[in-house]
Amino acid sequence: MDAREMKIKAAAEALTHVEDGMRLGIGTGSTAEEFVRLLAERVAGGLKVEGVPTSERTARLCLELGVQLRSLDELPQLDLTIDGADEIDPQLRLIKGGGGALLREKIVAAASNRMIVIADETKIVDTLGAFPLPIEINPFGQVSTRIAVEALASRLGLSGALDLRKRSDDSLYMTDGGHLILDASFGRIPDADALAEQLNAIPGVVEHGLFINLASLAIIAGPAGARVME
Ligand code: ABF
Repeated sequence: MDAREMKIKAAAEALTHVEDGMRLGIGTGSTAEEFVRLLAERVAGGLKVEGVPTSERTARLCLELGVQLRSLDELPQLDLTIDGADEIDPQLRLIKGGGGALLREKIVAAASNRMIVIADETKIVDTLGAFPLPIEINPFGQVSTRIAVEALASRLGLSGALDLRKRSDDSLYMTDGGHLILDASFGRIPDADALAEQLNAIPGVVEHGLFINLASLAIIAGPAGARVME
């Protein structure tokens, strides 16, 4: 099974949790997009769901494929969110935001009764942090915010570069919400809970990619098929 087939396998398993009439949070990224494609086939076959997309990119794909969308304000409480991840640890804590959609992804996941993560087995780690942690920051006071993040990292014994995310043309990457992203290459985050809590206390930090106590289940696809972590 190649990488795309594994993503499709995980997405197909997740689809078995979707029921008629559900209000669905719909994730971002290549794995979530495989889910949207499979969901669209079921919708074409008569399944009725309403989706809240976690990014403009996902919204465009849903509209193109005929998946009915609502805003989160129209559907403020969701039954289920299905989304990808960049890293997953054994306690189902996640790093997300490599795709830049972490703020909407977290708001949508928090508004959902359940969140199912879909991924291939390369995303499983013992300790979070090999994937750079995305930290979404307000452009106002970005230098002060960076200094505050560096000071926090140092207090927690973390070190590594904080890179302001850029686009391929070297311009600054802006999120759907008009914010910047600092990618923090800590390497290893021994106390993800403490880091998550203390990042939230820095005023210029809009959100960060540590998703803790949000995922209910992960469907992990490998060459031999899909398995469930919960
Ligand atoms: C979103 O897409 C993000 O939170 C995560 O960064 C990324 C995973 O993408 P992919 O499925 O393409 O690996 O879920």
